[in-house]
Amino acid sequence: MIDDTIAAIATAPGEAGISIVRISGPKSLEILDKLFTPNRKNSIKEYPQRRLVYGHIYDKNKDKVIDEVLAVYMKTPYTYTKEDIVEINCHGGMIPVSNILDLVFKEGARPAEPGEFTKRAFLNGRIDLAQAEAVMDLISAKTNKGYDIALEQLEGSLSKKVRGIKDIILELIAHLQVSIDYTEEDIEEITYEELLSKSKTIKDTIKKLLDTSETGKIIREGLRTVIIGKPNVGKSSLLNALLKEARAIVTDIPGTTRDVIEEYVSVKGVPLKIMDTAGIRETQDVIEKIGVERSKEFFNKADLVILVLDSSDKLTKEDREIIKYIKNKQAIVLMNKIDLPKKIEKNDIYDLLQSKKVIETSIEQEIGIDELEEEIVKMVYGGKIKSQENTMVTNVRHKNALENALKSIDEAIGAIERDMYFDIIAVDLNDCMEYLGEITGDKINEDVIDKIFANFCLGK
Ligand SMILES: Nc1nc2c(ncn2[C@@H]2O[C@H](COP(=O)(O)OP(=O)(O)OP(=O)(O)O)[C@@H](O)[C@H]2O)c(=O)[nH]1
Ligand SMILES: [Mg+2]
Repeated sequence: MIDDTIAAIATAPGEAGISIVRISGPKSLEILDKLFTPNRKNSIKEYPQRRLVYGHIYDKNKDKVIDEVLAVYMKTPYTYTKEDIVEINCHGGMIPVSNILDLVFKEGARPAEPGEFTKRAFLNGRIDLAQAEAVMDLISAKTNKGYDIALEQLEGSLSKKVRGIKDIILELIAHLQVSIDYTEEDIEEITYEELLSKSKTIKDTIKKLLDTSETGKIIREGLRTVIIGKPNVGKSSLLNALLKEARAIVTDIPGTTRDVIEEYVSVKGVPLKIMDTAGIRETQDVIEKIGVERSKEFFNKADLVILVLDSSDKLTKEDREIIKYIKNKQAIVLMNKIDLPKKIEKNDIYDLLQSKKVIETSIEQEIGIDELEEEIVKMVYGGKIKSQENTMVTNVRHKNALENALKSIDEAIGAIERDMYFDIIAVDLNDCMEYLGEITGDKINEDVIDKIFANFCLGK
């Protein structure tokens, strides 16, 4: 049982229309009552719960107005944390909100840790761990797609699937147990065939979930994409075209971009963390040299490389160097400036590029951008997952648990195929179930829980 009361600012720091101080725990109402005077009645306690009440926050001796506010008391258990909750809407800005928070602390609340409100929702059994994690994903979603997936996870779509698998395993274990415990009696034993077919169903379901994890991770975290090419080919123009705004400086002077520019852009729902780099060339200019070095560094860490070539210019030594670079990378090649007379034919570069996808573009005339975007989406979904799918494994922790569960069910299947004793099979099935339980947090150690919530923002 949690018996202390926590408080934090639930809104983002800085100037704003309003800010919210949030309190959760058994002392919430008492604290509000001491600080808050409603305009029409004497005490917040004279109002029904969940009523937003207008009034003033006073300091302890009731001789100084701190702020004009709207306050609400929400009674346990139908609240975010399942505890008593108070929210005070005050004027935005750091001064009123931190003054009120200080008073709340003086009345006996303690500062909440990051994610502690959501952690309490989990510990008090309102949501499971996968749902709690979805809360953070909702807040940090970078595209509508990422948001949709997080929302479904919050609603329990992933948890439901995982629980579905666990139910089948549980039933199998129960059958095995009966057969083990009552060997003498005349009960119908579960057959190896039945065990095998059910275990294979379990394996398939786990595998299908795992198949979504690569795409899921990208949708949650973004595809690290680096635009490279020699100077003046149109790299910054491409960044601007994808962003639909003039973010990077574009000029006809080679070497315009000196450093790496990083932006998030949504390509048909796929978030790209896109980096425009300094054109790669041999250079004597010190600043540009550093830029080129940094380009190479980012290039090494990229999930996807977009190489831009200038089709109105002959293929140079620099181009050939860079093409060699991308050999072992997931890459798309743009032959840009096709509005100008062509100096390179696609055929000239096919041999050099092996099987890389080549797209002809004129970024200036907005030709080929759509094809590029479609190619990126195709790469991310890999043909395996439908883009309408909203139950995806987006979280590495969940992925690891599923991988372990898969190993255990494989071991169980091996044991069944070798007609092993029932208790050996039951051990593997049990392992599988425990790994799945890590996702929803049925049985999980405190350190892991602390680590998960430590990544949350304050006041959530
Ligand atoms: N004709 C034509 N010009 C283009 C096209 N795309 C970009 N340009 C022009 O090419 C020049 C260089 O474009 P940038 O986007 O600055 O090229 P960059 O690769 O970022 O260059 P650096 O930062 O110097 O490495 C600019 O004058 C652009 O207007 C295109 O499709 N057709
Ligand atoms: Mg540039």
